[in-house]
Amino acid sequence: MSRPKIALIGGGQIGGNLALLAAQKELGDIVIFDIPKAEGMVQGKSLDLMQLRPHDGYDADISGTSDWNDLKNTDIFIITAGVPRKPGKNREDLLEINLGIMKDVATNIKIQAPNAFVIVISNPLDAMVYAFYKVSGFPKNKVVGMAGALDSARFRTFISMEIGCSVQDVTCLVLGGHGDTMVPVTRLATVGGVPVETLIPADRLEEIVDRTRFAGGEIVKLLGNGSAFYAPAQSAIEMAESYLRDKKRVIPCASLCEGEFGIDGYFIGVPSVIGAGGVERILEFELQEKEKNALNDTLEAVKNTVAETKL
Ligand code: A3D
Repeated sequence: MSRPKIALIGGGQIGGNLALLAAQKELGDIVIFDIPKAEGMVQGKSLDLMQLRPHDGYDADISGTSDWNDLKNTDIFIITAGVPRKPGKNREDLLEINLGIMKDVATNIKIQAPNAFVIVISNPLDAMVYAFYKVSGFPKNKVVGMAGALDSARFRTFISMEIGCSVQDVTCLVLGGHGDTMVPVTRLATVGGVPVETLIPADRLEEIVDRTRFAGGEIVKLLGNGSAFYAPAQSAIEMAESYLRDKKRVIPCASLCEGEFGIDGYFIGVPSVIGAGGVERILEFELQEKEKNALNDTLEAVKNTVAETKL
């Protein structure tokens, strides 16, 4: 059996880290694609990663290209093509430029690999994954957005920092859109099985929730040029691994809801089972009144951005 073929569309900050992590996990052979102006850059990164192999010992071929024909028969695409946020700007400010890029990418992926699984990372996430789905005409189980995995990892991080415990023992779920209205569900957060609401006072927990909501912006401000890339890359790799190895991990992802949580026709962050069938199932559960209202608010924000795509 040949190795799976993984294509990374966009070889910038996240793209480069995706390539490193995918290679180290031996998920498959990797092609990094970027615009012609950046072809040398992705070829350089690929060569560098090939030369890391003797140290790490991973078996993976890594190459860079700007030719869509090199992406024929790809098994899985991870899309970061576009521009990242700048300090003082929000994700929605990227819509116009990244939408044009996403339309072009979706059209080409449909030609080269119509049966592939696609993970979208480009922002504004919920609108970009919707745009990919509409333009490509791919089935809903083959298209998903990475956001909840990262937002939940951020929530877990801040809780573990607060409690002073291993992050491995913190479980959290962040629902909704990938924006300031996202919904970290405090009721479901646990540390070693103990509800976090019994360990952290409500007002302090609210501060942690707020920090989670604005965690991306906090990093954008600190970096001064660009947005987070290590944790976003690993979040997407977890999703890719679950698909390629049929692990059926339950990961919060922007999946297409068709009635789940009362949402119809929008990609939004919900707990999703990712396996060989792509998004195999959305785990729906009863929300409390306050959580329902918060989810409605985030849905409105997603709807507004999606409406701007005019798709
Ligand atoms: P960056 O380092 O600028 O890389 C983007 C790459 O895309 C560059 O190398 C561009 O040349 C390339 N590109 C532009 N147009 C095309 C095209 N038509 N085809 C192929 N490649 C193209 O950005 P980054 O890697 O830091 O971020 C990439 C995207 O991810 C941005 O939109 C970010 O806002 C987004 N992002 C999302 C999250 C989520 O959690 C959803 C987190 C962090 C960043």
